[in-house]
Amino acid sequence: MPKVDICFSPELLPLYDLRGKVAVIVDILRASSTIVTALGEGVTHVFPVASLDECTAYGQEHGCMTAAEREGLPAPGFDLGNSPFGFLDAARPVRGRALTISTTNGTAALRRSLAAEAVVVGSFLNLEAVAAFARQQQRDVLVVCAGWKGQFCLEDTVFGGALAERLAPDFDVRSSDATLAGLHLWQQGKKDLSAYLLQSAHVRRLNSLEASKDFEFCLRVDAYANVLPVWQEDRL
Ligand code: 3SL
Repeated sequence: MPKVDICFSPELLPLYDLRGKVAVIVDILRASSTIVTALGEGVTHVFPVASLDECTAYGQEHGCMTAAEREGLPAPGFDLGNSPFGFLDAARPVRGRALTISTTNGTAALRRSLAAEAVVVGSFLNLEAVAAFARQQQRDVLVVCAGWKGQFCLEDTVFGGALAERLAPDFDVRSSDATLAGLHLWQQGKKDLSAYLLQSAHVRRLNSLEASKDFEFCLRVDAYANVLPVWQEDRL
């Protein structure tokens, strides 16, 4: 039976063997939610890159939209920051355009997980799409939490628990303590996810940046239930 495991931070990735596995990259606040929203709103492809220089170069070379965030704020010189609402602005239609994006933790976590057999981007917005992909693949799943600068983030691990709950009982969700912890946290928080995650450090950080509406948006379970960003060659 395939197994679900959770890597709490990209810094712990050297402890895991990604080969043959499905890696689910999760940065609920906000990179993975923003990427899912962009694709859900008609962006054709996403090129996630680790550094701002790569983002600028890729945008110039491919003539695509650029989005970048550092310290939670839009990085200067790019078309967009890391808010999902950037892709919902009728004044700046995104449908049919490609995007390159660089964020502090989320896109870097993805770039560090490319040894996996399959790499997908997960969020509450597309939870069912990720679960359906895992069921179809029938491989071990590793949820790679982007965290914050190497540290644990509550919301990413809660997502890991939500995914494990969807995959049980066809997947083994009991043999990893990390997954058990994710399940416990999800079960604690799922009745009122917003109230539960309000305690988290990243929500406090976003609130101080006046990005609290992003937080509520990112918690809409299955709002983009058919959107599955899958890594293929150099893009999602
Ligand atoms: O670190 C990241 O990848 C970002 O998602 C962080 S923030 O939500 O834009 O602050």
